[in-house]
Amino acid sequence: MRTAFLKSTGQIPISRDGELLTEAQIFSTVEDVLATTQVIDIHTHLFAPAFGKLGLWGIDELLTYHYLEAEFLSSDTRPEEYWPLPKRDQADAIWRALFVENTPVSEATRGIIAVLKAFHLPTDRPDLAEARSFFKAQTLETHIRKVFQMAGVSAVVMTNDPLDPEEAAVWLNGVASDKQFCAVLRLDRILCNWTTHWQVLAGQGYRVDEQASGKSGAEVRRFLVDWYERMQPVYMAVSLPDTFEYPSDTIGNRLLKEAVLPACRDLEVPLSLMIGVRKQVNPSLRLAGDALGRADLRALENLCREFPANRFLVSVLSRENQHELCVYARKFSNLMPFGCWWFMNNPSIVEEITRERIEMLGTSFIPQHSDARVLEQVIYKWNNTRRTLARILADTYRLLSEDGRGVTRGDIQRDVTRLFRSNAEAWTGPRAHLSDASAQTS
Ligand code: RAT
Ligand code: ZN
Repeated sequence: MRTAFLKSTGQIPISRDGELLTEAQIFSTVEDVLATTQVIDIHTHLFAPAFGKLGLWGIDELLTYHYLEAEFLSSDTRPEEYWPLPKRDQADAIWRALFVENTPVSEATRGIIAVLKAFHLPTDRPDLAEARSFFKAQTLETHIRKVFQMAGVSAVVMTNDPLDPEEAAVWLNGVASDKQFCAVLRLDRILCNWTTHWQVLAGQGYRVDEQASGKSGAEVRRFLVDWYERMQPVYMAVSLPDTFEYPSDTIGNRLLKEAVLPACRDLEVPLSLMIGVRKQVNPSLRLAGDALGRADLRALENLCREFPANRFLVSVLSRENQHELCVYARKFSNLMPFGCWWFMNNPSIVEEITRERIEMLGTSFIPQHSDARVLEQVIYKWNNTRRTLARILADTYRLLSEDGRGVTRGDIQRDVTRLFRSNAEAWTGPRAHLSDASAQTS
């Protein structure tokens, strides 16, 4: 066993907690720290139990995840035959096609296997009987606690759309805040589809019009402040197309400038921009029908420069945009890159992006979010993230040791805490309850 460089040459290291790790100890220590540090999942589509049926869980929901539907519908079954089926039959069809008649080697199918295994359920049966009876026997609150514990997650951030009638009804009835599920005010319908949705605001008494003219900007800002008070979101968020430009004379940009950015600034919450989606390139696939495109990140540059008092949490969907995002994060302190989103969330690409981010940004980024839509997905998604990060961090610390600075467990813990928790805590709103949940698993 080779000791770390500083120790082996007898030089006196800077005083830090703990012993310097040997090369052989680095990987196991990194793995252990990753396994015992609970993560804050900065972007999901999960819902607290108070939202009832909006919160998805269980085997049928897992199998009908749109990533799997996209895989399934690219084979023999035609979408018009699939969509009318009851959910249970859809799940059966996907199980048969992707897990019985084929080996589940894709990232999304492997995730199902990992979840089944985590609950000690069989992974190779011709039907789903055993899995169904297991999930049927669970009570939601206890199941959520268990799933979060298995995933090493202390809190998740939801995606909350005030213009979704089903969801708005829950908020308007009053919903107690839930430490494990933080809210996010999602703005897609306002910023990307105003002409279809402005009447919802008008119907609630806000003086807005179809062209977002006159007082509309101020009124949307009033709407956002009202919903901020109701939801206590940790940030506001929008997903933007690859064609997004700023500045440019669009309704969305006017509302961004007159309503969203001033509201975020006054309320001291960041705005999350998820850039690069090409909606509905194949509408017959419904939610599975979106694709991606390379964006011109000069729009982001312009926003960061023009609005220095605003903070931007940013994820980009195109692989080709990842490098630019890192460069901009080095130019603008009001920009925090987060996650390897959607089509980027495959181990090979996650590895590439994360290595690049560490090399350019140190620990000043949020490496991953799960984007889970179905509760149990957090188990496999965070397991995969920890597995990939273990390799990357261990390599980084080995290089650092070789270059002359040994590392201790305390150093690794500090870095992982930043990546998994404190960057998210520091970047969310002043009333964020993200930090309430404890950082380490028992
Ligand atoms: O990854 C996904 O599930 C996508 O459908 C989107 O929801 C994306 O994550 C988004 O938040 O827009
Ligand atoms: Zn999402």
